[in-house]
Amino acid sequence: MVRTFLSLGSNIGDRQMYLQSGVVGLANHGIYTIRCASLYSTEPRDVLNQPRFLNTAIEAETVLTPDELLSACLEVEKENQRIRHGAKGPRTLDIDIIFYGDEVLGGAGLIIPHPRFALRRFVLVPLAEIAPQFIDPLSGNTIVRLLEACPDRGGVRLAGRLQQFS
Ligand code: PH2
Ligand code: MG
Ligand code: MG
Repeated sequence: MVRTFLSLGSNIGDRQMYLQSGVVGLANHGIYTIRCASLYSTEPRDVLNQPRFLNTAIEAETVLTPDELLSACLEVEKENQRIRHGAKGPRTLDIDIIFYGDEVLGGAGLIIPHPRFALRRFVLVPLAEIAPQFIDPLSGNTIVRLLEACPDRGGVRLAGRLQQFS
C-alpha cells in the first residue's frame, strides 16, 4: 500500500454531496480514505469570477500506480458529472494528486508532487489539518512550514465536515 494525499474541490451544485460522492467513488476504485480534513469554503483562485469552492484533502491508501491513480481520479470526476469547460473554471468535482508516498515524478507525464500545491492556501490549509508534519519530498519542508511561507492570501474558512468523518 502506498500513502497518497489528494486535494478535492467543488464549486457547482451541491458541493458537499459531490465531495462525499468523490470519497465513496475513490474507495470503489481502490483508493481507501484513512483520514479526511474538514470542509473549507475557499475564495476562487486563478479564474476569479466563479463561485466559491468547497475544498478538502484526504489521506488514502492504494496499491494503484501513479498513472492508475490518476486515471481513477479522472474516472471518479466523470462519474460525478464533471464536464471540462476550460482550465480552472467551475467544476462539480476536481480530484488532484498532491503526494504519492515520497515519490518525485516529473518530465512529460504526471507531475508529483503537484506542481502548484505550495502556492495555494485552499490545498495547504486542509492538508495542514491532517498532515502538518508530512515532509514534501521535493522541497524537504513540512506542510506547516510551506503554509507559513505561502504567498497566497485567498480566503479559506472552516465549513463543516463530511458525515462519515465527523
Ligand atoms: N481549483 C482550481 C482553480 N481555482 N480555487 C479554489 N478556491 N479551489 C479550487 O479547488 C480551485 C480554485 C483548478 O483546479
Ligand atoms: Mg485542481
Ligand atoms: Mg484537477
